[in-house]
Amino acid sequence: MPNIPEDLAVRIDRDGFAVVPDVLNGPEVAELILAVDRAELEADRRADPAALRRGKSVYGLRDLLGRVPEVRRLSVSPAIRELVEPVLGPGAFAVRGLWFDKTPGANWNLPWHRDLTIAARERVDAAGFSCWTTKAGIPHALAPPGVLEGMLTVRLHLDAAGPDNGPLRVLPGSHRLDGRDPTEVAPWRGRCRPVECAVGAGGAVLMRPLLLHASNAAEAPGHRRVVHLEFATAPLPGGVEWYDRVLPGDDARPAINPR
Ligand SMILES: O=C(O)CCC(=O)C(=O)O
Repeated sequence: MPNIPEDLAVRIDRDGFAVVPDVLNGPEVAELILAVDRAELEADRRADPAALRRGKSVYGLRDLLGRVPEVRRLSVSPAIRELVEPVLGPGAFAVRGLWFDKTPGANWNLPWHRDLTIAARERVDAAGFSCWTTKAGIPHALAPPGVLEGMLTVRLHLDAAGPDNGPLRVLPGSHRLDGRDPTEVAPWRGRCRPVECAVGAGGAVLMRPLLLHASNAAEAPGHRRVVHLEFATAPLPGGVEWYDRVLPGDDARPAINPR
């Protein structure tokens, strides 16, 4: 049973993140690894654009909710709802799933950034949405800060993450924009001390997408597998629609884009 802090919502509000150990047990982690590995291999074989590549190596996958039924079920499972509902309330739904790994063949790093992009059903030129692109056939856009402020990301770790394998680093409190430009990074570097999110296999890091985060390449690359799930509570403004929207009870329905 995960030891969910009683003040989870307070911590997310104050720091923009929280680490929760033991969300999934060993067999649950093993089942997810098998399911995602299968989907990743299949995407690689078919040269599917959902596969994230570095050279010849695949290190991630988009549209995880649509491609991996086990992840769709996970997104509505009690273990995940117990993390999401204290922060977003009972009406929260999953909107996007991604998979990341760091391997010897794809040992990547990311500079400090915020997650500003959402996936939509189709492009709508609505106020506040910008830089429309298509990733793996799915329209994506930069979303208005008001939308991102209402979201929560749950990063489920399928391997332990620590100093050796390029764990997530965060700047506590940097999710509070207070009207500032979300692409602004430099002033925050001096204002907040980075925290490394060490977490065991089966644990989760919860974070607001607006929290500044980064990660270094692994010093000892092996695996550092993460299922990244994003949740929201409200429809998008301006006639834009979430690409996916998974609520408890929805997981048995086929995904929008089943493969
Ligand atoms: O998994 C990581 O280390 C970072 C991933 C990331 O920055 C992101 O999801 O935007």
